[in-house]
Amino acid sequence: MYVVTHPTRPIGGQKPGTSGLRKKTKVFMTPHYVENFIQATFDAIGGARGKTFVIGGDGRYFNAQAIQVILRMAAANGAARCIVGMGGLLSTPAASNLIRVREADGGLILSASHNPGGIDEDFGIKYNTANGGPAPESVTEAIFNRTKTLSRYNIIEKQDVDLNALGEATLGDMVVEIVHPVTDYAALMSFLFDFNAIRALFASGFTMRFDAMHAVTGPYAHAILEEQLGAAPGTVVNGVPSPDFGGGHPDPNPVWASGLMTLMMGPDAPDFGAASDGDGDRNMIVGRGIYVTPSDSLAVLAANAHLAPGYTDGLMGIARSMPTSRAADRVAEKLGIPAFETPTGWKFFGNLLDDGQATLCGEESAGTGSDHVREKDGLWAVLLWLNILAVRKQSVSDMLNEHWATYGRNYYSRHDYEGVNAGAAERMITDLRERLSTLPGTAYGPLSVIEADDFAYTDPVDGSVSEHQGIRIILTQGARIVMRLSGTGTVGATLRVYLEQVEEDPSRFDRDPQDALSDVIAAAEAIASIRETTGRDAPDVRT
Ligand code: VG1
Ligand code: CO
Repeated sequence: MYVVTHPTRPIGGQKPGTSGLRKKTKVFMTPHYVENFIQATFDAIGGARGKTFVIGGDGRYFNAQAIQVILRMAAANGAARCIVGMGGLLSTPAASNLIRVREADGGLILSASHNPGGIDEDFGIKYNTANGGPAPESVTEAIFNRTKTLSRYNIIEKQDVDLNALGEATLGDMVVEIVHPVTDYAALMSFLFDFNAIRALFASGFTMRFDAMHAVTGPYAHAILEEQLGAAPGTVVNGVPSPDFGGGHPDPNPVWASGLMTLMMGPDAPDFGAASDGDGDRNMIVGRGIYVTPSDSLAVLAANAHLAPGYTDGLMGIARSMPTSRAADRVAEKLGIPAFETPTGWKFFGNLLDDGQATLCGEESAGTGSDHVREKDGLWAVLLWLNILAVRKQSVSDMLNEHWATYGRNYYSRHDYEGVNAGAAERMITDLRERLSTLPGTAYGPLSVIEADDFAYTDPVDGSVSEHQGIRIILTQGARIVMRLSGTGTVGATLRVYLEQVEEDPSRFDRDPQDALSDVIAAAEAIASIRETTGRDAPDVRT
């Protein structure tokens, strides 16, 4: 095997964010960009020699080209085997599962997740470790540090591998194994959930719409929902992965999945609606006439997970990211199990899951998952909902109302200001940080601040500390404001303002969240002068 050791120079800015390295696709297409990052990754993990990697992506523009480069570099760096999803496709949770069941040393996932795709949009690369989860900060830091000193990368000169030919082939001295992206994942789902009960639910006339948003879950949803569970043909829409996601924004929220929302709120709504994102790790849940916020979904799933075969023994604990509403904490309290509050990003759940301290995890950004893999998992959440609905034989709306009656309703909304001036946004956060100690006791309309801090997290398993994870302002009347800057964007800065207020009075459970949160929204504006900082009258996206 002839290995070319190619001289290179460090490329600035190859710093992984909340979930891997994300840039404009054209940046990834500049000479040596992918090569440098991959070599830095291999170097940072002690080399690739003798190792097995799982490789796949969400099918966006440049997916296959990047995979071919990675395969040539893995071979040149001495990897023993690469397991690749057919067509270069693997959803993020399916990749996590494959790493685990095949006991691979790690994986490379090509995706910019919910960001749009195409030559003028976004691309990304994420490294996952042997537990199947996103690399922890210690590893992403090591990768970034290596990108700063890199002077060569190894690659072999070979023809492209046929990514559509199932089975084994060789590339240099390395085995490339092409697997069907759905098989192992579907087997795991049938183990966790009562497929017979869900099949009976569909057979009884239960109707559903699943919007795959032209992204990677299409093949998974077709196979599992329609073929295995008997949902009517046509249940899955936008089910063929497209390099630019049909020109859309594969982010399952009421704004970007507006077609599904319109259907679910209209006269022809099916019983249940769901959507997933670019790489299949997010989920949106909608009942007939009722949207379920991701934070509520986590709480409802936690309260009912024991109804599914995979969770009959109950939960060890529930973990949520800090900005996620505290609805799940109330369930944990009632169940008498621990509740964990982690920084944003799935990598922070890894240790809790590995250590058996948490069983269910969730984020307000439409990520929910469990210890079955080490990533959030869109279709898993949809199947758990279906399993619970099949057992409880209730509508989503009745389930949600019953949940609120038991636990109270945590009204919740996130306001995003996208593509704002990065310097101004950072100054706003820094300034807020400096004023935190002056906030307690100050009043904003009917609300006053109880405490305010700059969220820092100490991992209970390995003791590692992550600081500056967001500004947290706790107010009276069960209100809370969180502010942080996104770590997944590719243009300017995105300011995220997370708003929450608890309502205990059942006669006030059917308010419009924006209305119910108006005092909290006004307090956030008064505290942080968001309009002035962003130069915007209103957020770009409200979820
Ligand atoms: C966002 C979400 C975060 C999520 C991350 C990756 O990060 O807020 O909850 O884990 O995206 O999701 P940020 O830093 O932009 O707020 V995915 O589905 O894009 O991999
Ligand atoms: Co995603």
